[in-house]
Amino acid sequence: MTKARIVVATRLPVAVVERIGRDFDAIIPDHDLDGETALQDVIARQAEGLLVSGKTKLTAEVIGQAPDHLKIVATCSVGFDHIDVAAARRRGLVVTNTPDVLTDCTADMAFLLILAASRRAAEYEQTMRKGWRQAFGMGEFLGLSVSGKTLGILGMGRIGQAVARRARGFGMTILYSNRHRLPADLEQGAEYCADFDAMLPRCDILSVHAPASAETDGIINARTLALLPRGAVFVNTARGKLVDEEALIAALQNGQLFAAGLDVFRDEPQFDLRFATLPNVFLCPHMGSATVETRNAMGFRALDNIAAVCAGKPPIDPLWR
Ligand code: 8YV
Repeated sequence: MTKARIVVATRLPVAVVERIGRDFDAIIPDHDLDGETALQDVIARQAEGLLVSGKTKLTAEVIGQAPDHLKIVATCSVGFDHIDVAAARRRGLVVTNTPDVLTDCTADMAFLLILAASRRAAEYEQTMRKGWRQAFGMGEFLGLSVSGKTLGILGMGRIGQAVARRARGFGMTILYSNRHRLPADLEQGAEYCADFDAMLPRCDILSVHAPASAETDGIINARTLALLPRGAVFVNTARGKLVDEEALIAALQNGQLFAAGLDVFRDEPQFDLRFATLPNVFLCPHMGSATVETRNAMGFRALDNIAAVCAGKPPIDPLWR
């Protein structure tokens, strides 16, 4: 049987590359391709499938050049804000993502950030690496407790719900803001707040899990940050675009926020270096799904989608049906 010809636009884990070698006709890149280059390769190689990650932007202009032999764009991510989905749909392309397989991993990262920001992990680490020699007094260098606090979750999809499950283990009260209220079996005791603004004053910690969209762009801004109680903690494992970073930096500087934990930024990897100068921020370079197990599973899931479509079968994770 001939192998499906695909273009791989992103660097992948070894196990995923091995499977591509076995099951597909593809060239493995040693760097991430931009959208334009990826599309040119699709045309040159007469590929049926294109595998990307969040780092390859597929604009309407790029997608408009898609040849008829291209059937599927599979992104190795749950988020798809890097793809002009409306243009892909108009072009008749199948677009798939990789939900489920990264839910727990990303929720673990959100909890890592909640704990690290609240408990001043970055500053403690710095202190040790500088060769701690001076004992701290009982009232010095204190963080904030996480157990028993109220956690607000913006976006109660799969990842938001997985964060809530973890928070229950910490005896936290869970509030959530979402486009729709969840059924009781998924709520598991979390309180639905129809009004995001009304939820904010009740949150000791706010963790965002909504996709980047016109609706959520800058939803965390000077006004909404001011609605949090003074000294709250903010955590973002979703997308930088949800945040007005000027306002976030100001809130971290003036004490409106006690601390923040950030895995994502408006401009990646060129993140605003002022964050790196703030002691009360715990920073990660967009690593929410970055475990061996999860990145392998994401790659395999993207390949499963491509294999299905190239074999004339329905995709597993289509963005629309
Ligand atoms: C990936 C992500 O790190 O799934 C997503 O939406 O942002 C991440 O899991 C990303 O796709 C790698 O570029």
